Amino acid sequence: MSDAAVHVGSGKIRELYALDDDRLLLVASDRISTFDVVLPTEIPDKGRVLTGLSGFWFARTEKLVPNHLLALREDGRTTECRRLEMLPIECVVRGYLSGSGWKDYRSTGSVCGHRLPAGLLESQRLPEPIFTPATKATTGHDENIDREAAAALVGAERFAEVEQTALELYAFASEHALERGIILADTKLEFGIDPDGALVLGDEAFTPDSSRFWPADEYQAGQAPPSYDKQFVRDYCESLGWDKTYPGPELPAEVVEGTRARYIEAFTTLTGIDFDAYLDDPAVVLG
Ligand code: Q0N
Repeated sequence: MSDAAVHVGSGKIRELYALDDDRLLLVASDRISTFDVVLPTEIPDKGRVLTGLSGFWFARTEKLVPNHLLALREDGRTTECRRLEMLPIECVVRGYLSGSGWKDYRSTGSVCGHRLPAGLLESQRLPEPIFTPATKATTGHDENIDREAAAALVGAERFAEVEQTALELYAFASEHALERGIILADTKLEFGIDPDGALVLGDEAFTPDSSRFWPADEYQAGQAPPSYDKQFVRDYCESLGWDKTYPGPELPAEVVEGTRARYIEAFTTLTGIDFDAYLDDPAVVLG
């Protein structure tokens, strides 16, 4: 990294640095969270897997919408990106009923103002994917909002553009993933505006940290499917009887290795690219 880069933000998993007025570095660590707690043990190469996957999706969706990616650095975990004015909403698309979508449906029959058919089961595929925006919580959980509340935050015209674009991106990525045996149950996208006023896809895209990945061969409506990437971690944590508050437990070597293998398997399955080829030259995912 350039030693002039100034740290401008951090999440639980990733760090953001300013390179200059127009460019940022987004650096993905190997940290992992479960039940909303970052664990003390890292998963080697997890940040590279997520950075490579995002780069892959950015390259393959740029005809749908421009994105912030400028380059992937040699370390495989750093994305150089355009600095945008980020929209103040999380752009969630759901193809299946899970997480807060399932909770909202159970209590109200609707998700973010989308009235859904009666009698749907947990994890069931929706008649069609829905756009379910949320506010960006600085602490705690994002809050689901309806289209009127989202339009009030970004403007009606921009809302319509973001909804349409997010649905198109989800349709593209979920079809690609399903053809390779992975259900992309839902995803969270973040958009920004460039200096010309154009809508641009930012953040990470269609990674296991921003989306629910489920193995298609184990899918069954009516039960919470295993997580493609984090199931070993969750099962181990559940076996300890940990109360899911900070601090989380250290992970044993076999859980780390099994989880690392799942991330790399997701990368290879979705991209068709050998992970060692990515480590040699991260730009292979952009081809
Ligand atoms: C930005 N976030 C939320 C790091 C990522 N291209 C951009 N331009 C301006 N701002 C941002 C981006 C991007 N991407 C995005 N914050 C600022 C995602 N953060 C969460 C913390 O970790």
